[in-house]
Amino acid sequence: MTYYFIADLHLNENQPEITHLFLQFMQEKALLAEAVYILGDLFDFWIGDDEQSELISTVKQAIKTLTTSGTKCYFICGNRDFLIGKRFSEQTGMVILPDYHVIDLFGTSTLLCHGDTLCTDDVKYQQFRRKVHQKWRQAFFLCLPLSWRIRIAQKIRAKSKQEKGEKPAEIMDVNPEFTANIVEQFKVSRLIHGHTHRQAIHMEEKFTRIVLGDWKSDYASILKVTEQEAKFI
Ligand code: LP5
Ligand code: MN
Repeated sequence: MTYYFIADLHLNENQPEITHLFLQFMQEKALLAEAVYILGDLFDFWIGDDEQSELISTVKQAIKTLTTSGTKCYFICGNRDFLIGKRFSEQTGMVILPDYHVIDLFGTSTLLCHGDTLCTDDVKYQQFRRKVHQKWRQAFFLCLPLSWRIRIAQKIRAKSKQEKGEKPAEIMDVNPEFTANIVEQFKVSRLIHGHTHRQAIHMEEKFTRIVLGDWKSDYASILKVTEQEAKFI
């Protein structure tokens, strides 16, 4: 039995190579797996399940083909696609999980999350996150015309890019104490997350922390877990 974990593909029209890598993964490796876990930021940004484009239909079709073939597909929202909702899930068969989710992987209890909630030193981001996760704000945003929503998302992306260039790199990584507390709270011995784009397998004192990398035009960060091992392929 094989499980795959991916995150931070940031699929967008300007980098078709990444979409191609994703489709190849879904049509080959994923088809033979027990389950695929997408730990957030599948899309560059998501402004509502009513948006339609060739890219969106292609991705939905790939997920639907996978789930109807028998491979389960799970999703934890990222900081860019937290508005993926019920309609997307119904159309694709992809199951949306809460922000933190524990699974048993061949006897190892493993906590899954996107990773943004662990970056507690990035105070401005955490304030922003609290605001955009408020249900009333999301409901209001989803009522706006699509073209407005796209413009707002582009503005936030631009501001985010600018601020990321000014923030010290350390504050954009996970906070070690906060992360250790979360791991203890959930009573797990392994954590898998993305978001920081710093692919690695860290052997911490009391747990293993696996960080998924972001995808690039010529690189797909895929974690494969079998009974024997957990490794990037
Ligand atoms: O994504 P990444 O890696 O570049 O940076 C993240 C943090 N940035 C974000 C923003 C996302 O990139 C864009 C989200 C688009 C969502 C579209 C839907 C909007 C729905 C609204 C529903 C109510 O998450 C970045 C972190 C970084 O990770 C590392 O962890 O630092 O955080 C920020 O940059 C946040 C800033 O510090 C504060 C953001 C201020 C935004 C102000 C908006 C102004 C424009 C308003 C226009 C009306
Ligand atoms: Mn992210």
